[in-house]
Amino acid sequence: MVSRDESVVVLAGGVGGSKFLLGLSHVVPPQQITIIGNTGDDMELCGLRICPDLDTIAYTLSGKVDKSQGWGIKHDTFTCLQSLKKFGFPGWFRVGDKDLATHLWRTHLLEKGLGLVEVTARISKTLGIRSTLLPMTEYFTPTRLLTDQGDLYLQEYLVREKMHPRVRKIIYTNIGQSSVPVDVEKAMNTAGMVLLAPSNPFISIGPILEVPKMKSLLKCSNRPVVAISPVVDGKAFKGPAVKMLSELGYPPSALGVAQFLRGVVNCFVLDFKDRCFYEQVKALGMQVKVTNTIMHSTADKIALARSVIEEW
Ligand code: FO1
Repeated sequence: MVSRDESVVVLAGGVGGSKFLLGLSHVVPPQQITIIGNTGDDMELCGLRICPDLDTIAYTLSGKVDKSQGWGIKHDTFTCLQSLKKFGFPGWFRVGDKDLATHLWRTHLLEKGLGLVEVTARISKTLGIRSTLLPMTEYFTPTRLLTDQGDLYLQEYLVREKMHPRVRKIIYTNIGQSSVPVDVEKAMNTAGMVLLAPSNPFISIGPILEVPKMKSLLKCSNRPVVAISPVVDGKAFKGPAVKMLSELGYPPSALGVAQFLRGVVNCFVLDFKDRCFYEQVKALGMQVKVTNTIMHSTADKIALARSVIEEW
């Protein structure tokens, strides 16, 4: 268990990661939590830099998120998008008016020469977030999917093509030229525990792990590095994790997630419904905890975070 003054680092994607973080912030003082957010699903739209996962985390932790979708801002309007569509702008990526302000401000600050770490810190402060939210890198490293229907950027695959194409390969564009921000390195070097939130292994956690030096920072001491499976009973709460597991040659289950993370984490959390994988995951060299990982209510989120923190 992390001691009173030790920090917890969480690698997280969007919706699933945010739900877990909400629970964790009831168990660990938010000031002791550093979140390393995926930016592989970032995109540029009308010249604006959009960071969906960073924004989903920030909106969730600040209570602004549209809970029915899991992303975007609640009660947002789409007036700007409607006007853009009249000019012929393809409106498949639905950016709300309030959300747009975040993208405008982020792009403005980036164009002034600030880095994404500083910009994210300023946005988080304005939203009142007490944890530290860091992008995995300052660089633009959009994830590309090679599919049976051509090469697609992640949001094209997720939103425009509704995850139908068959994925053959994932390319973390520009990742080799990127680097870990100094603040990420510091957080990793001092954390008592590192958690991989229940996020898609390939498109949320995968890009973070591929930033040069990230995997060696994860391994820098014998502290717990714990992954919570985003797949339960062969189903993901949201998104294409199970479909991708099978298309990329892994078992379409929590076991497949554990196989993907072999050598990266030393602890793995399975849901009760997947207790049948206990021995197989253990054989991958991980300590295994079996608990309820399905997060419907706030109480579920808190209970999951507590059982992870108290176990290791
Ligand atoms: N998801 C959708 O399914 N449809 C959308 O139109 C959409 C717009 C959008 C705008 C801003 C934002 O921050 C997220 C948005 N998302 C949308 C969610 C996003 O595609 C995914 O949740 C993440 O990229 C995956 O983690």
